[in-house]
Amino acid sequence: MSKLVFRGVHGRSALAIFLLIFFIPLVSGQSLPVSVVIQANPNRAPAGKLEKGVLTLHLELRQGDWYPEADAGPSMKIYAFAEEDKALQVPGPLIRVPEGTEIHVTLHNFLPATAVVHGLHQHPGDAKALVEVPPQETRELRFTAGAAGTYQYYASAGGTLGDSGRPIREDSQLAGAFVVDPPGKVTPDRIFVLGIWRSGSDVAALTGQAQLPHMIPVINGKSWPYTERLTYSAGEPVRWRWINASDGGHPMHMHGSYFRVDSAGNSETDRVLAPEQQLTVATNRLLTNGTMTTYWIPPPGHWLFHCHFVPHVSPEMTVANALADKSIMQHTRDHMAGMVLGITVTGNRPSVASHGRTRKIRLWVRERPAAHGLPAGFSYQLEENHRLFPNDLTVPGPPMVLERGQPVEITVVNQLHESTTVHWHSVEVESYYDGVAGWGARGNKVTPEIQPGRSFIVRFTPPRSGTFMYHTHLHDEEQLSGGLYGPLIVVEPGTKFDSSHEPVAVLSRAGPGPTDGPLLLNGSTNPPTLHWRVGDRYRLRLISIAAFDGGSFSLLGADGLLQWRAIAKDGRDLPTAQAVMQEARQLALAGEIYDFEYQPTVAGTLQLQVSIGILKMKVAQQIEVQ
Ligand SMILES: [Cu+2]
Repeated sequence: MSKLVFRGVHGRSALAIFLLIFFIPLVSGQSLPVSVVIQANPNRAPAGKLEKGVLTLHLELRQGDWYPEADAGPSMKIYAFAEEDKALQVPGPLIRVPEGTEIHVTLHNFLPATAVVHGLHQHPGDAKALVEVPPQETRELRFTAGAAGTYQYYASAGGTLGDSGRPIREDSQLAGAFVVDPPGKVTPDRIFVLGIWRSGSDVAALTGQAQLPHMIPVINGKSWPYTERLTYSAGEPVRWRWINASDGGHPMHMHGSYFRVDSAGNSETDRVLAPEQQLTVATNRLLTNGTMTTYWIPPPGHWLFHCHFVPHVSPEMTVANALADKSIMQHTRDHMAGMVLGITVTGNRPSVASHGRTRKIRLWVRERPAAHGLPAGFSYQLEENHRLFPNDLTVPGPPMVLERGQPVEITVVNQLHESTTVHWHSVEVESYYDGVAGWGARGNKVTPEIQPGRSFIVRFTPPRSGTFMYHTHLHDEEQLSGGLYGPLIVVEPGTKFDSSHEPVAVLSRAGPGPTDGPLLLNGSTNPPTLHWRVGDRYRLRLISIAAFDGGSFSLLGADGLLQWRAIAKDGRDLPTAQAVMQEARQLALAGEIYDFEYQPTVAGTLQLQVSIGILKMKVAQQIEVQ
């Protein structure tokens, strides 16, 4: 009885609020929309009222003005969640309760379309369990929180759905974190929700049926450089929860160190990884609805944690551009935007054990004319002891082979007509040399852009052996898509890189833009045949650096997929429990690096394949085994 009364009163007052907020009746009889600011939600304070094991939460869905850049910057009208009588938030109000909590949620829909709400139920849950809330109506939900974990709730409200089935436009930011804590003391952590507003389908752009859509990729409702700046002390354990509430996947990349993934989920179920299953990586992909809990011991410096898909971190991805015609795209002064977090870690960097003389290498950055079926772009060349390598301008750049523990001094010489920087991907370098202009620093010296015709000396001592890469970290839309990437291989002291037994396979697109051109394996659509010997061991060094694609590597025999042994991820050796034989197929989004070992036991023909399933693109390299 009391519920009915409540609902009725709530409905009427809600309608009144709706009218008040959205329309001021004028004398002329016309209505004028009033600005309603949507606040960015840092996900620090749980919403609702938690009393005696019951969380009571009144959620509303309304329209407002979203400011993903500066608080006083450009805005766009979108739909968002709010707690009753509070500001709208992107991401939506944080639901965070201990295990065993009973949750009582009311949902009131002030939007003009029916809201279809996902995820407001006990977890593990069913992704198909939905609640529909027609305009101006209220729904009540009661359920128990369920298992500890990282989840989300989200809604669509009549907008365009993306390729994954999630909303992409005015209802794309109707999503919030839903965290269930284990009983007992809660270890402090931070919660980050990834979101994207998009003008169109990614897949349409990738398949060449449309231009790349305008996008506003955000972390907790803000786009770099307006995302929250984090500060930690070196060595202080950092715990994060990441929730992908966007239509599309994200390879999340840490600069300068590795982080551990302690749990992985899909927003309906969450899986705590046993210690031997925990992943220690520099890049971890979060597919749509994906979640992860990370543990990171931060090294001193100025670091970025960002999505490695170029269009999700491009300076072109601004509200101004999203609202404008493509032809009048504006460029920001900042060289990145979107899904980027800046992290300052205080403390002093311990020195790396080193031996031997300092190697001196020159890395030339050059413009490359169209040739060999590739559009014009850019190339790297190496020079050591007055010898240039290679003589041609190639894509990818030549393998740079360093030795663990041996100091190196790399002079980057910029021969482009624009600035550049070089990032040493997954290598634990000092942040000043990490390639992020205007952000990396050493004392009061800030990492510069390398101006045309100028050079910059990078110094580091590789602390571990493995497979890494070097690539541009400036004007990625052109420079990364245009070929400025190459393998970086660090060998153990006293050993040599043996290219005949350590094939490097770089997966990329030909460019010139991030979604342009055919799929390439080592810069070619028709790579030369490899010759292997029965009984020898081969270490495949697999690097994915397509600007906006997730590709797969596979090794096939006459009867299909072979088995290979996992060795390393992102240049870091796997623990014994993970260095196991497995089916020889590996998905690798941009920025991911994998090493596998294979030992042929019989003569015959094998194939190393790279493919992008969604685009039906494939390149195969023959391997003759004798
Ligand atoms: Cu992304």
